[in-house]
Formats: sequence, C-alpha cells, structure tokens
Amino acid sequence: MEVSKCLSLCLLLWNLIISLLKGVEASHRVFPEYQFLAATTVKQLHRTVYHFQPPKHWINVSLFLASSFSFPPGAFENRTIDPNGPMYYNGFYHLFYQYNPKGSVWGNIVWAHSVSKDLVNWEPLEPAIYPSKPFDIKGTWSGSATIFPGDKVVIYYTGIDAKEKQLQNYAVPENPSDPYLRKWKKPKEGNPMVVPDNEINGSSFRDPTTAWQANGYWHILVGSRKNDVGVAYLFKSKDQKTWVKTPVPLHQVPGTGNWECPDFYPVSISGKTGLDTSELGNDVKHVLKVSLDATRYDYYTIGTYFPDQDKYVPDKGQADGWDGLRLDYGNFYASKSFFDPVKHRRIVWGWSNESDTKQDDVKKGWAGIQLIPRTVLLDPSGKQLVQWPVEEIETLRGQMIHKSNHKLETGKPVKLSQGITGAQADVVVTFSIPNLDKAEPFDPSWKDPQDLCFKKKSVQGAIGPFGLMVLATEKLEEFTPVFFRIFKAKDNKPVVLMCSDEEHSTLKTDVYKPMYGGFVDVDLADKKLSLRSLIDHSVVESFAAGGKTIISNRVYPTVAVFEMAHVFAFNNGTEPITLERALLCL
Ligand SMILES: *[C@@H]1O[C@H](CO)[C@@H](O)[C@H](O)[C@H]1NC(C)=O
Ligand SMILES: *[C@@H]1O[C@H](CO)[C@@H](O)[C@H](O)[C@H]1NC(C)=O
Ligand SMILES: *[C@@H]1O[C@H](CO)[C@@H](O)[C@H](O)[C@H]1NC(C)=O
Ligand SMILES: *[C@@H]1O[C@H](CO)[C@@H](O)[C@H](O)[C@H]1NC(C)=O
Ligand SMILES: *[C@H]1O[C@@H](CO)[C@H](O)[C@@H](O)[C@@H]1NC(C)=O
Repeated sequence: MEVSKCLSLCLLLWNLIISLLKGVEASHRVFPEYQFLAATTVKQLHRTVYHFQPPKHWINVSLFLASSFSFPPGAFENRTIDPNGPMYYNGFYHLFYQYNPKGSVWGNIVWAHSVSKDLVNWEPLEPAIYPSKPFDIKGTWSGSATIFPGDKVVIYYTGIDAKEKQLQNYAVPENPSDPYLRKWKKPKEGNPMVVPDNEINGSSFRDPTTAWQANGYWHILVGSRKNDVGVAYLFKSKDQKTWVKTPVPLHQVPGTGNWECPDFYPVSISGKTGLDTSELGNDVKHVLKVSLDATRYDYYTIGTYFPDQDKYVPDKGQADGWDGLRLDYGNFYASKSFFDPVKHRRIVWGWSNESDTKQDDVKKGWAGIQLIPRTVLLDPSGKQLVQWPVEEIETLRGQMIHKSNHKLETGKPVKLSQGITGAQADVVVTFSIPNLDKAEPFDPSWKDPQDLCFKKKSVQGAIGPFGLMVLATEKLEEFTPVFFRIFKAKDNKPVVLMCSDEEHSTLKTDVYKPMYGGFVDVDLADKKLSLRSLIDHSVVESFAAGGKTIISNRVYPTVAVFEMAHVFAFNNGTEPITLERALLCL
C-alpha cells in the first residue's frame, strides 16, 4: 500500500517540483552539493539534507526546497541536542531544541527555535529562552509546551540557578498574536515555579512534561532519581501556577537510575488518530516514556492511568526498565511528543547524536540532528506502539526506481540504486519468505536482541541474514546493513530479529560503530516482511513491519558518499528470499 502511494506521489511530485522550480531539473541529476563540495571544503560530507539541523553551514540543496533561509546573527550553533516543546500554534509547527552556543563545552544551554508550516522546511529564529534570571542563570534545560484552553501557550522548562540547583520555571510569549512567537518572557509572578523539596534530589530534577487535565487539576511530570530508583514526580495545580507534589510519584522503578525527559500521553485503543494530551476514557491507554540516563535509550510502557489515584500502572507483560520496549533500538534519545490538532495525530521527535570524534565535530562545525518526526499510534495488539515518518516527508520524493519479484540468491546482493545515488533516499521494500518452516530453533534464553545480533554476527542462518545494505560502495568496502534473521519458537511461531551492524559503515577507525538489535513482533502469516529506510548522508532510519521496530544509525562513510553511495538488497541465509517489491525515492 505504501508502495503504490509512493509511486503515484513520486510521479506527481516530480512533475510538480519541476514545474515549480524552473531550472532546478538539471541540478536534480547532477547533485549540486557534490560540486559544491569539490569547489570548497569537505565539511558538508556528512551533513544531512532533509533532517532537522541548525542552519550553521547550511548547504544549498534546491532539491529539498530549503535554501531560502535568512540567519539572524547569533543564531548559529554547533551542538544540537534534545528537542523541546514541539507544538502547533497559530499556523506553524514550532520546534525548540537544546543547543550550546559555545560548542562542545557543557553550559549556557539555551532554547533555539525554528518554525515550519509543513514539518519539512524550517525557518530558524532567534533563541527563545536563554539564561537571564536568578532561577535559570546557569542554564535553560529541557521542557515542554502546553496550549491551555483559549490558545494560551506556556513553556515549562528546567532552569539551573547559581547554586547548580535544578528548578522548574515557566515562560510565556511576549506577544501571543505573533504567529512566530519570537519573544518569550519569564513572569516574575510564579517563577521559579517548582523548587525541589527535601525529598527531591535537586541535582536530578528536570524536564517537565506538557500539562494535562484530569479530575479538575492540571498535571505535570518531572524526571528524577532516588539513588538508583528512577522517578517521575507528579505535580498538580488548579490554577496552572501553584503546583503541589503528590504524596507518591506517578511511577517509579528501582534499578533504572535517573529518568530524563519523561513523556506521558494517551493513545487510542481502537482509533487511527492521535489524541490530545488530556484525553481520557474507555478507549484510551496511556504511554509513559522515559529517557534512561544510564543507558542513553528511550524506553516506554503501555498501561492504565488512574487519575483519581494519581497512579499509572503498566499492563501485564510490559517490561518496565532496561529491557523495556524502545521507541528506537538505535541512536535516539530525549524524545518528546506533541498533539497536532490539524491532522489529529501525535508526533514524536527524537535527537540523534554524532558517533564520530569530537575533533570531527569541531571540523564539521555542527553536531547532533533531530530524526524525522514520526506519528505514534497504538499497535492493534495493544502491546506496543507503531511509529511512521510523517507523511509530509513523502513530498520530498522525486525520481524513483521500482523493482519487483527479484530472487535474492545467497551471497549475491542486488543493486537497487541503478544509475542514481543512494546517499539520500527513501527506500521501501517488501521481502517474501517462502520456507518459514526451515527457520532455526529459537532459544528462549536469548532475551537481549542486541546481544543476539552480536552472537550471530558471523553465523550464516537458514532464514537470514537478509535485508538492505545502504550507504554501500560498489565493491562493499563500506556498507551499513539493516537486516533480519528469523527463528522458530517452540510453538512454531516465528521470532523475527532486526539488526544493524555499523562495523563496515566506514573505513575510518576512530568512530563509534555499534551493533544494534530489536525483536519485531509479527506473525508473518502472509510470509511477508517490510522495511523502509530513510537514508540521508550520515543517518539511516529503518522502520520494520510498518514501524513496529525501528533502528536509527549515524554513520560516516568515506567512499560511499554522494553518487558513490549505493543501496543493495541481500540474502546471506541458506534459504531463498524474494525481494517482492522495492521502491527507491530520491
Ligand atoms: C545559496 O543560496 C543563496 C540564496 O538562497 C544564494 O545567495 C547563494 O549564492 C547560494 N550559494 C551557492 C553556493 O549556491
Ligand atoms: C542526586 O543526583 C546526583 C546527580 O545525578 C547524583 O550524583 C546523586 O547520587 C543523587 N543522590 C541521590 C540520593 O539520589
Ligand atoms: C563551533 O563553531 C564555531 C564557528 O564555526 C567554531 O569556531 C567552533 O570551533 C565550533 N565548535 C565546535 C565544538 O564545533
Ligand atoms: C554476507 O556475506 C558476505 C560473504 O560472506 C559477507 O562479506 C557480508 O559481510 C555478509 N553480510 C552481512 C550483512 O552479514
Ligand atoms: C552518543 O554517542 C555515543 C558515542 O560517543 C555514546 O555511546 C552514546 O551514549 C551517545 N548517546 C547519547 C544519547 O548521548
């Protein structure tokens, strides 16, 4: 279904783009960024073209319609981290994000600010929130935006005071009728908004959530720890100004360490649309996501929220801790969601850090990107979320290549990017697996998918490894594989493992090249497995089975760049796999 949608979209948009942008057609095929690179410097080598990055060293990529920015002085930044306070207000999507204007030194963190009408083209504005008051003089850290009834926008954020204590503060627009919301003020009345009491660890007390309403109160969560117990403190308020901590936190889990960037929101059990943060009712489940400081991964549980008891209880069978479900099994952290009232969807943004060296980051002049925003829904099983790149991303699709019914013979990769670059692409493939019964037995002691990917690293399986090799050189000196292995449990049900191995992603040796892995909860009743990879120079975001399991990579090929970057489908297992359909949109 995605494939046919993509197909018609590609043709339509290709024509549209050509007719809209006279004279751009040629650059579409000759890759102006490559010429630009040759003419000047290598700084842009790994810069992404359709991911959110700050404007620093922006390159002109007319293909993506995004070159007409004007940069306010002082708005340039090097290091981008957590997405903050995403929202839709008055015709614009707003994204704030943490940045350090002084490079890689931690301190003076401010809220940079960009706006967009379509989640694709972004206009950078001046920083919205920066240290200026005693309650935030040493930093303005992460937080969230809430749009209260009557279109009243408020940002809650963590401020660091002169004694390095973490406090929760609020800011409001100076002029709410400015759709850009350029200027923010921190009213004297009610700031600081929440100071840590005796129970709270003032060195680990941060990242207030979007507020939600229940039982006549407004509520926010703040992430924290008590020794090794991860904690989401709950605060309630009648007037949105005075906040009182509940006697017991909304949720806490021993052994998980510090909780950062909590996110708490409802998902619809039966519906296909996202829900506003205050929705409650019979058709609603709740999601609690936290960013585990100790592992640097975002994990979540699905459960029930009891507003009258100020309690959240994860459903039976939901692992609540290190081995819990992850929004992404790769490089993804500090995510934050918001409800988009225009398209009735919940969208989650996550930050992806660099895996190269700090010296490389200095040379590049930038570090850190926001991954493609994703819609979030509850899977029909009720046991996990599914995420999918926002549909607006498909407007970037131009030239396309279509392949169908290709037998993938063992050890004979099939090149999908024939005659075009695979350095920036949206690849959608469906594999069909004829002989599921040949799958190897699954050992129930294999609990950790990442470990299992390692364990099987050099092992030829029956069904798999098969999948894609992206950002790959013609002779495979460099490649990033995203692939599956299929096992068979005792009850004959398939166990699907998704892996990505960065070992050969670059010839550079000083780069962090992890192996990532996640299980994909599918029954393969139709013997088909789909994979979509968004490739953008130094980032690969791969969505298995319609967004049930996701792995994001940051990789830095040295040869597999620009038109030397290819996409292959491969099968290294002994059993045959068919590449049923493949579509490359560039
Ligand atoms: C980039 O685009 C701007 C206008 O958006 C133009 O002024 C500038 O010359 C372009 N630079 C290159 C290298 O094409
Ligand atoms: C308080 O937080 C700091 C910073 O994370 C940590 O070093 C310290 O151990 C914490 N203390 C307690 C009692 O949790
Ligand atoms: C940040 O950018 C400035 C200006 O390009 C540069 O001088 C500085 O070295 C960069 N710092 C880092 C850590 O990248
Ligand atoms: C597939 O097999 C070939 C040949 O043994 C090997 O070079 C390559 O690394 C394998 N690819 C993956 C992703 O396992
Ligand atoms: C990103 O960088 C790698 C390599 O330096 C670290 O191992 C990760 O922990 C880090 N991730 C985050 C979220 O900070």
